[in-house]
Parts: sequence; C-alpha cells; structure tokens
Amino acid sequence: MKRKWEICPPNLTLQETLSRELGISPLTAQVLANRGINQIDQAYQFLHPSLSHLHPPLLMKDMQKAVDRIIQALSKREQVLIYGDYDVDGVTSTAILILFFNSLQFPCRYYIPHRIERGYGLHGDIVEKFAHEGVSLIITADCGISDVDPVRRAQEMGVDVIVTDHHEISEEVPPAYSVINPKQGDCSFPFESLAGVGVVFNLIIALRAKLRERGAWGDGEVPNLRRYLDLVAMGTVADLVPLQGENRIFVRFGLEELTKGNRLGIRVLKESSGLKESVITTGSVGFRLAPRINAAGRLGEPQKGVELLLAQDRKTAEEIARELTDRYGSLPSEAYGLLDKTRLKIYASRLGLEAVFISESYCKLDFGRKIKYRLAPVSSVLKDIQGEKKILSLDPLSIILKPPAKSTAVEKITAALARMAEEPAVYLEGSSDSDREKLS
Ligand SMILES: [Mn+2]
Repeated sequence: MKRKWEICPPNLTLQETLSRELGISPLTAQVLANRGINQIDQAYQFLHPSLSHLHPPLLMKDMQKAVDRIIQALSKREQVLIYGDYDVDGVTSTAILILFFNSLQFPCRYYIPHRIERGYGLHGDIVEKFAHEGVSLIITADCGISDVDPVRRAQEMGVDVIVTDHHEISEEVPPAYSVINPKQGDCSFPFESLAGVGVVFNLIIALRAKLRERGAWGDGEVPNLRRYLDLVAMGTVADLVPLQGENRIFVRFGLEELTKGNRLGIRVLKESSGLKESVITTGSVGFRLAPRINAAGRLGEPQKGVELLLAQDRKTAEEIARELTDRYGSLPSEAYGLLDKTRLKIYASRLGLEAVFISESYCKLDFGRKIKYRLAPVSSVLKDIQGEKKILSLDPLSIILKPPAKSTAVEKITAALARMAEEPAVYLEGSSDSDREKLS
C-alpha cells in the first residue's frame, strides 16, 4: 500500500492573523487553519468552548411543535412512552428524557428493543401493544427516522409520535407528529452532526425554557441542565460523532461532570471500571465507561443500562454495574459479541496484543512497541475464524445477527489471533503512518 503525501502549504497571512488576534503561537494557528478553522471568532470558540455558544434549539425544525405537544401531554397527564435504542447514545438519550420528566413528577415509561430478537428502531407490533395499553404520545430517542410504517401505524391508532433522531434521512420522512433531526434539509439548526443524545438535549433545553415560563416547577428547583451533560458527553463520545461545534461544547463540560461523578450510576460505573479518582477523558468514556453500558444491549438486557443511569440506591447500582462489568470483561461467551471492537481489544490483550481493530477492509493488530503494526486483510482473518465464505460480508452486524456455532467461533477466533500473534509476517500486507495514527 503506497501512499503519496502532499504537504498542505501554510497560509501565512491567516496564520499570522489568528496568531496575533488570539495570542496563540503561529504553530497552533496553522493547526487550526489546516482544520478549516479560519475565522477569528470560530477559532476563539474552538479554543474557549462555552455553553453560551450553543445555538437556540428552537432553530430546529418541528422543535416548537414538539415542545407544545409535550406540554399538552404533561398537563393532560397522558401516558408517554420513550422509545430508545440499545447503544450508549440511545440509552443516555432515554435516561435524560426520563430524568427530566421525573423532575416534573411526571412518570413515563420507556422501551428499548432487544438487539437480537427485535433489532433497531420502531416496531409496529410494539407500537400497537403500547397504544392498546393507553399510551398516546411516543417520543423516540436516537431512532425512528426511517420507520415510516410503524410511525404511520401509531398515528393511525391515535398515538402521536415525536421522532428525535440524528441518523441520515432516507427518502421518506415518517408521517410523525413532529420530526426533530438536524440532518433534514429544511432544518435551520446550523450544526447537523449531533448525536442522538445531543438532539434530545436540545429538546430538553427548549422544553425547560417553556416550562419555566409557565412556572412548572412552582417553588421547587428548576433542573440544572448542566447536570445532564455527563450523559450527553457519554452518548456523544460513544457515537463517534465529530467533536466540533455543539458536540465539542457538550463534551468539554460533560467530561467535567463525569469527573465530578455526581450521578450515582456514573460513580458506581467509574468505580467498577477502575476510574474512581481519575479525570475522565474521551478515552476513558470510549474504552471504559461506554462499553459497559453497551454490554447491556449486547447481553440482551438493554434496559439495564438505563436502570444503572437512573439508579437511586447504591445497592441496585452496584449490582447492575458488577453484572455489566463481569459480562463485559469475560472472554466472549456469546458469539455475537466477538466483533465488538472494545471487547476484542481486551481479548487481544490476553493474547499479548495491544489492540485488534476490525475495520471495513483490514484487521489491524497492534503488537505494541516491540513489533510495530501489522495489517491483515479481514477476509483472511475471517476465513481463518470461520472458514466460511458467507460471513465475508465484512459487516460485523451480519455476524452478530447470524451468530455462528458458538463455541467453535470462540475457539477459532482465539486460534486465529494467537497464530497471528506468533507469525505476524504471514499476515503483513503493509503499514503506513496514517494507519499508525488511526491506531493510536
Ligand atoms: Mn446514535
């Protein structure tokens, strides 16, 4: 794999302006410029993230409509269902909505589909079941944007659906009561790369403003939304959205909240991840905290993640955290967990490797400092693991959904990785600086 490197010529005028105006070194200025940050205020905001830089949530299409509908549901004491997703983004989004409704003494239900049995998104029969039970408003969290039929079914049954999502818009937007998704072409919110939890957080900001105007908390305490940023940061980091714009601000302040650990569930999770006293970074979220929440979804008990984040008593929180940590840290016992990157990393470390990355086209093995990186085509790895063509689609999810015979898969992946560790050269296809960077 040969790479041709082209050096980007520095823009000396811009470098000089940014450096002078912001009091930063020319090098820092050039690094910013190379990343497309070429306005003084843009650079200032990047270097000094502030909550005051967040854009008004009401710029989002359908936001006002959604806020009004939710307030109606609150005042009529309607049955509201939060419909989430089983990954960290979905779980944190769901938890934030529930916490916010709890602050208004408004109980609501939530549902998170089983990863294997149900799969991602809204399901028509589930919607029907809740409609029969009296639910009249569904708020989705991190899903729903492509679920045209289930949304139509809900609306036909008299259940209004507020979709909050951040996934790409497919051809048809579901016929929901309102659709909040900054990726919609006609949405005027200036930043479209929010995670699902970022979209939900914007909804909460808008809702709180309206409810505060109406004196919804009376003499009680109006919820401090900064306290929710631990969850916003976790979902945002876990969903791997670009850390720019609103995301950067959420994560900057959310990491502070995570470090403080005011939330019981987070505190317990940190303890069981060995991060008790640490300053929380995006790395500790991505590699320690988030995978444990994800483990719940992979174990087929996605509600466990939400329960942990909402936990009110220490004993419950500890039990859940221990369960998630045990299962997550154990050698893969379910075939469908095998290709989880983070889990593979742990698995790899037991084989004396520092990391194994399975990406679109390469399996990357990181042997640490002594032996540098080795790249092997995924096909050869998978062939070794499975010896079957049908799983060479390179889509980890397809393997997850069609788990191969359990114990043999585990044995084969162990053998394949061990063999690769012993004979790295056999699998060497090439390596480059850019690949190395991706690994670090
Ligand atoms: Mn998401």
